[in-house]
Amino acid sequence: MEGRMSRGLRWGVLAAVFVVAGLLSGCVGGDSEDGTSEPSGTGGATVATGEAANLADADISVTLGATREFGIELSSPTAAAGEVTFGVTNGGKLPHGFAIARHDGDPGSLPQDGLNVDATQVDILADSGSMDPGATATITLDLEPGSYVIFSNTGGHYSAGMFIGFTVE
Ligand SMILES: [Cu+2]
Repeated sequence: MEGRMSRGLRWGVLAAVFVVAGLLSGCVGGDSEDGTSEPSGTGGATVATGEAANLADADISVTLGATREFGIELSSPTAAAGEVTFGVTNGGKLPHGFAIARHDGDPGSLPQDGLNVDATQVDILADSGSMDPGATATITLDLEPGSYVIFSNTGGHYSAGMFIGFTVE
């Protein structure tokens, strides 16, 4: 009886680990697949990649890695509060990603864990995952007025300066 209980408990723990692993891989995956993800993060973001990403829908155009490999350019540094769609193009030679977090002050001062933004301390509202050179994505989320940081969440890119401030009015 006791053995059966602990075996059941072990399977339960194992199942929980698989669920967590699935969620984690879902957050960073989808780099080359076409499709639309389930809402992720507290912003309830919708991320569309590949053919599902229609850049014509974008309110803000975001170019990654174009004039500077670890740089980000925005068509506008501000947007009106409410639903905002970012149309993202990786114009660089390396894989890059689009991530956004609410943050007051210096956009370079997000807490880091080693070379990366510390996701245990930063509420990342949306993350495109890694995008190959030339890849496109649209990210739609509801934004409240305030200061935000848009950054590349690809390994080490934030610490290399791949971020830019963004204001919602
Ligand atoms: Cu990057």
